[in-house]
Amino acid sequence: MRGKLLLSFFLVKATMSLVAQNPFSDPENKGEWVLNKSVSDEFEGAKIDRNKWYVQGEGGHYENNFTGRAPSQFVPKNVSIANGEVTIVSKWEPDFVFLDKLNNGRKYKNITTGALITKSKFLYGYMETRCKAADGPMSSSFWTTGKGGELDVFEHFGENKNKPTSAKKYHTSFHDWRDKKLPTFGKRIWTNEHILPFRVADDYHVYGLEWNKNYVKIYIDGKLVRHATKKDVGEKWVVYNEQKVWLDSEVFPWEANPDKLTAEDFTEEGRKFKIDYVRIWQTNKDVTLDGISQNKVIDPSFEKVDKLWTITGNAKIVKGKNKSSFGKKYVEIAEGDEGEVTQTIKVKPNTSYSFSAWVKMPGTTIVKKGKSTYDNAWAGVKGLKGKDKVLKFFKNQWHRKSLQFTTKEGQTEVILFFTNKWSKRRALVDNFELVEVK
Ligand SMILES: [Ca+2]
Ligand SMILES: [Ca+2]
Repeated sequence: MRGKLLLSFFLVKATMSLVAQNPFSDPENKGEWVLNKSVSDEFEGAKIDRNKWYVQGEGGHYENNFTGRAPSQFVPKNVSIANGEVTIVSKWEPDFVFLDKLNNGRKYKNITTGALITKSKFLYGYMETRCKAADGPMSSSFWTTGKGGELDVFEHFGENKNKPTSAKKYHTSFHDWRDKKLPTFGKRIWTNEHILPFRVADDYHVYGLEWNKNYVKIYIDGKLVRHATKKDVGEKWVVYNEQKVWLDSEVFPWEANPDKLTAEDFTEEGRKFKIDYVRIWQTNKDVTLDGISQNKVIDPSFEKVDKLWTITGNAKIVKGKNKSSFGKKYVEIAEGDEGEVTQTIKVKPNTSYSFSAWVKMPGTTIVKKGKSTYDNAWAGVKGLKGKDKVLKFFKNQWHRKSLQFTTKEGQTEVILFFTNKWSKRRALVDNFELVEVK
């Protein structure tokens, strides 16, 4: 009996490790993915593999000369390995001897944290990590850097007391590092902000991103929630060189003012970003957009003549100078009064969906000195058996936000909307998407 039990135990173990060799998003490995071991790690060893990783700050070496986002500083002792996972801990340590230099005009003080960077690089593939974000006012990020561009698979922010949605955000972006002379240099040039149905610091989840020369696909727990093509992103597609992998934690001043953080925000033991593994697969097979759920929105970019949308108040379909990468037409809601655009869509009950919109707020001006103005508009889903699901937009560039929701028993239709109802400011929307998550 014991032998039989042992045998089945080993069989289960063997099956598990076999499965573990395939992407969570492609368990049968139809994509013929091959693990790139030089940039992947199960973190099962007793020590961090120094042949594979830089521990930022070790021996005085800081890859890319990045010593941390001040006031938080990367310190080697804050990165550890045990029980098959890496932990990056962020601690409140005012007595630590910090680097005597400025970063973004701030001194390093009070907060120690850590970073791991691969020594090898890779170009295109499917990236996946299973992890749990630090449950405090610090980032927990999985990102890559290379010549000209940075790809942030996610930059989780564990806890923002003033904004609960921050802790549910799966934020993917490209940063432009092409040329110092460009106004976009160093900035997020393309983003997808996806609101998950859970807090990222509550439990472990598998985050995946497929990146190649034509598109990115964003996965959560093996399910595709968003994709963006190079055609959609246009000139903002800046990540096309080989990349090294980063895992780190930082203060994010746009989420929580570092000058207002205290010892209580970190607790005695610190805030821990825990990473079970990093796996990067590559394939020689031709990658395609097959398997992407059909967009359920009819005329999602307002290009057809048919009156499929209900457009009211100050909103109308226009052809103008703000045209985005989704055709010639878009909806503009004029300044001064409210307008709304809606479409009713048939859905299945007890089914998970990802909703998103592509929006620009031309009146928002963000200035370093003087007064910034933030216009805002909302896109979302109503007619649900429960609270409306809402995304709030304010940026003065075309950008996308998305959210996930599950329909309840008996739900057969929902209403997608975009409105400036609360601010009555000028607002533009071009592409809507509602796809089944599977
Ligand atoms: Ca592991
Ligand atoms: Ca359009």
